[in-house]
Amino acid sequence: MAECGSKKIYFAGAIRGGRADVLLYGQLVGYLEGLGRVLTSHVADPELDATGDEGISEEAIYRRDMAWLESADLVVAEVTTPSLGVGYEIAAAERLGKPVLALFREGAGCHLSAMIAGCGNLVVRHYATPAEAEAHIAAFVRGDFGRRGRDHLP
Ligand code: 6IA
Repeated sequence: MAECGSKKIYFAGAIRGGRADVLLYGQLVGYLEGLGRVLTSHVADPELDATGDEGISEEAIYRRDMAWLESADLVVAEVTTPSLGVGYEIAAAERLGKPVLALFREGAGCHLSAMIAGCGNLVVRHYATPAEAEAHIAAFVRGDFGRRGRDHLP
């Protein structure tokens, strides 16, 4: 894996799943940019909405995102707003053997899918505040985690 600072980070967050958390994504991407190179900062762009047109086809978006995912050292997914695309990216990253951190915010009235919560190859962390999310990210980027990193199960 690349040295800290040169790590390529794939950030995943809901787009068509819903943009309610886009400002939070921006905060997390800003934090990640201090730790490595974020390949997918557009996910946090408030101008990118669920219907907007990026000017490239969906096939091109898919191919580009999968290429970025293959090249990434780490994947950080904000999973509070349920998203088919984020779930797909997490599963693809798992198959590629990438370290994946899934961040779930408590108190938003959402329920994390058992397919994420129950997957032992992911590091799933619950948080209440952006500062807590950043602390989880810092530990994850340091490599300070077990593959069975779940903190929310008894
Ligand atoms: O199913 P979702 O749209 O919520 O999936 C979101 C995830 O899929 C994100 O983590 C992105 O990495 C990826 N993704 C989905 N749509 C795009 C996109 N343009 N550009 C880049 N990554 C994407 C969508 C434009 C569209 C709304 C016209």
